[in-house]
Amino acid sequence: MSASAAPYTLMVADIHLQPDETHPINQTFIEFLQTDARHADALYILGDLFEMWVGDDIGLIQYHHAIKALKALNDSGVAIYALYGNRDFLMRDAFWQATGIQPLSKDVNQITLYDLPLLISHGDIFCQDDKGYQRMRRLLRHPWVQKLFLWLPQKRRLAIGEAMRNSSKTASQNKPMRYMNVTRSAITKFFQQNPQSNHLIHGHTHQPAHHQLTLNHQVKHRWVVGDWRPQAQILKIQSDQTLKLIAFPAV
Ligand SMILES: [Mn+2]
Repeated sequence: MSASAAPYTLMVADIHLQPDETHPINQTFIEFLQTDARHADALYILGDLFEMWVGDDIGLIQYHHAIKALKALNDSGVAIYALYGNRDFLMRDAFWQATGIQPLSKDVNQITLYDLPLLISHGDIFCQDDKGYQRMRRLLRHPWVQKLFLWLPQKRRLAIGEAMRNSSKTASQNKPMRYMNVTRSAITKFFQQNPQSNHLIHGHTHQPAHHQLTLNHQVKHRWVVGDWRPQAQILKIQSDQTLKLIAFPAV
């Protein structure tokens, strides 16, 4: 068997698909679903697949092409799992049914791939220097706040979503750089509380990298999956338990 035929699983994050279907990001993502992803055992989407999701009734229409491509991938036998991001946490049953994606609803999820235990997260939960963001996050994740929001008419939801998108853009331009990244203490504490795995995989910071730290004489790995601008940085986990960041399209 050639090396390329060895089974593998892919992880992506922060694609930020645009409501405009002709956007190059959407086209690249659909191409990815129809090529590299087809040969994977499974695809994990670590949040922020969509630029904004303000309800299944709107999103399933806005992102119609991507939804169809995700469903086709799932129908071809590739299992797809998705975590919520900070832009897309309002997907509900209609979305999971339309795509066949299986939701992983915790902030951090423990999975096992090829006998290797892994911890996966969107990653915003580790950006603890940004207290204002963490407060906002707790509010927006409250089930009642979400229920009330989804009861609003479509126009209102679109307007609120747009306003939040703009204010988050302005806010991130004015924030100190360290607010955009994870804190060392959050990561250290997390690994201490979760000794069952030596690998944490997340996105959100848009700074793809493989970080290592030694805790109690054990090497811990933090894999950051990148965004798709200009090129996708995807994590490939092979059946021999090796992990590596790869580009799509391949360079
Ligand atoms: Mn994010």
